[in-house]
Amino acid sequence: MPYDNDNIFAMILRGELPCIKLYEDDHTLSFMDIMPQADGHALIISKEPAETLHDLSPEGAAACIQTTQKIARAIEAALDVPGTLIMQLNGEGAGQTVPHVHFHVVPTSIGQLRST
Ligand code: DGP
Repeated sequence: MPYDNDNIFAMILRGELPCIKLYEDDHTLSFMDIMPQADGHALIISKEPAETLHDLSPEGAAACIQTTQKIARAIEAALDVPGTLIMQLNGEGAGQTVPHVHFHVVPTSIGQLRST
């Protein structure tokens, strides 16, 4: 399927919609999730026009992982949580709702994970 230039994250990348920005570099942008699954839930998106992880270049995928590591470390330190859940959904069938590749970083604890 062709990339949808009017998806919400593409609009955020173009500055057409606001976001609470955490970090930005040449390849990625990170901001707070508008529907957090836990306090501190952050998103990392690629600046490439790619719908899923499979559509990303190897360089774009590596950049996303590097930014996800940075954000997860920062969230653990800032919120003093014991861990983070990293999620990445590909395709509507997997529950992806925004058709622009993104990673979720959700602060969590082993206790929370066991109870779900
Ligand atoms: P997914 O189900 O993996 O496609 O998750 C998409 C996430 O994007 C979901 O947790 C809610 C978040 N989201 C949707 N619209 C917006 C928005 O306009 N701004 C922000 N910051 N997050 C959004």
